[in-house]
Amino acid sequence: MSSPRFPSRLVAACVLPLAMLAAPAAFAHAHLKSQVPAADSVAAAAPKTIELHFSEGVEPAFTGISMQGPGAAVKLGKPAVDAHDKAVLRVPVQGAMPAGRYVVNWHAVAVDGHKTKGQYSFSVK
Ligand SMILES: [Cu+2]
Repeated sequence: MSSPRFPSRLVAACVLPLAMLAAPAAFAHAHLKSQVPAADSVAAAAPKTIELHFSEGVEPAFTGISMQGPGAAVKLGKPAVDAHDKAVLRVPVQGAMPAGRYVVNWHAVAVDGHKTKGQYSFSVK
């Protein structure tokens, strides 16, 4: 019992699940959700570590930050992801951070290979 509509139904049945499978990948980019010190916050003291919380796991070899202070770029150590949560990246601060405003430029490569980048700032009292 075959109807002429059968082929188009078959196509719809195949395309729909594929579209639904493809949708989550579009949201798998690593977006910056929060950070420590928080964006636009005023830290009471110079942080020892800059911590970034992404929406997805990131590749530490291709994810990192640069930080510009009031005078110069701040020297930073090697970024590392949390042992239990690949979405958390920590970057040790090695240079001095005198009082002032700091701009952080971050770039990330998610575990799915997609690249994202952004910028935020905070201040040290
Ligand atoms: Cu992605």
